[in-house]
Amino acid sequence: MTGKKERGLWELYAKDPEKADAEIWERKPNPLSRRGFLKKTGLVTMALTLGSQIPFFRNMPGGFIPLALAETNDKKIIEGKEGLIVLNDRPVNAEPPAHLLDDEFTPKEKHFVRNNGLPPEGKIDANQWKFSIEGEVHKPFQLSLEDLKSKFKHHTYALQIECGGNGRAGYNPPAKGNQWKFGAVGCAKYKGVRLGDVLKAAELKDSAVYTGYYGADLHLSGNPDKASISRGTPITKALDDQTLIVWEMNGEPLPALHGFPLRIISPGWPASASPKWLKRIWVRDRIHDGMKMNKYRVPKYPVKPGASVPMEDMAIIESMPVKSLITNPETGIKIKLGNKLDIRGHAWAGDLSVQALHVSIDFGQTWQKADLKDPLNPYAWQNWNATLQFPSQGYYEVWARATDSAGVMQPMVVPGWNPSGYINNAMHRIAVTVSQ
Ligand SMILES: Nc1nc2c(c(=O)[nH]1)N[C@H]1C(S)=C(S)[C@@H](COP(=O)(O)O)O[C@H]1N2
Ligand SMILES: [Mo]
Repeated sequence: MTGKKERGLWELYAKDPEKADAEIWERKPNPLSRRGFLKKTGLVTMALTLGSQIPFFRNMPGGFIPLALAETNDKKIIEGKEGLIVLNDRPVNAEPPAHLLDDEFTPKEKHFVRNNGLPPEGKIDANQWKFSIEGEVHKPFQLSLEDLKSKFKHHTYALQIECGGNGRAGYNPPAKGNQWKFGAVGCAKYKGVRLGDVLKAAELKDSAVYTGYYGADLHLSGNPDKASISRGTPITKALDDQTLIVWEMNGEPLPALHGFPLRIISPGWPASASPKWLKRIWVRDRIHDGMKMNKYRVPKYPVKPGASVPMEDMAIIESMPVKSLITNPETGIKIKLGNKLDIRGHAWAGDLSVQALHVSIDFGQTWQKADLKDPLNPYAWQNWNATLQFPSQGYYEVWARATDSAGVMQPMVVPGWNPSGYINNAMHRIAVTVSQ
């Protein structure tokens, strides 16, 4: 799918209604007819949303968003993911609002979904599933799920993954792609084996420097020769104790949307390096050059918002930056003056851990230290809580700011603008109204 189609209708219309119109509607050569036929892409969305076409669409004024389409985000529901905000349904992309991420570990119903292509269809027989290891190894082999389970030691860890584009909606000028707000992150418990153990069994050659992962999902075009996405990591990350090939999420087989029957989790890195429906691990003697390896990059130096940056000045994103969420209460809460307010959330920091979490109720002038728990294991997010007291009635914003183990803090404003809108780790905030 092209970037254009992934952009929300709202965004397209807000930026340039005329252009949005032109992209969605096929204009008739006759200048008096304001509206042409819906283009194919528009038709797909329309049919999915309305189940039918709009009889009088020719009469609709230019720049007008059909209400049913405009409300798409609020109305669409993915089965088993009720309450999540659907950013796109082809491919499926949905995120929970922050307050739905309140659980200590993220249940499957509330874990965001990001698909780049068309997931494998129909019922998958896990007993028949195989994946291969090839490339810069002395002993390439294929493994069935059973082989994997019986030949290697099992490990269970709570692991945090976050889409590199989480927070993209905060950038201006806006970047193409899903307009994730805060919810494209989750921390579930995964069971599997260490990818490193499997790579060692295949005997890595000295030339092995990077991995290239392939899943069974199809490219959006349906072309079987094109991968939907194929990313990897330096071998060092693949050999990390918490980089796993997993078959269980929260004690159950992986859900279909999250890669049943097998996926790799590369925790703390852009989740694009955590392939679902795993079919092939290609060990490379160079930086992997698979589909979308050129995406998920940020400029090597700060750039002016809106700048175009040459590819050679863009670096691949590795560990994700320090970040946190306020998951309870939900923004908009009203309380009585004199009552204390308990707040809580999570914090995480890519390959690092979080050393402190502070909250502010006065737009950052003063900070109060929250109670921050240790992670259950490396790469698990950390839970925190604090009790707040408000000095008077009025409208407050509660801000949360995490500091990682290297002393780096979250910014309040969006961090350095980058062309594709990645790694926005600006602080999360909630509104609190205090009344007499
Ligand atoms: N096979 C496959 N793996 C994939 C993707 C995909 O489209 N196909 N999307 C990646 C991206 S960009 C993200 S953010 C995560 C999302 O994982 P989730 O859907 O389990 O939350 O999966 C990654 N793994
Ligand atoms: Mo992603």
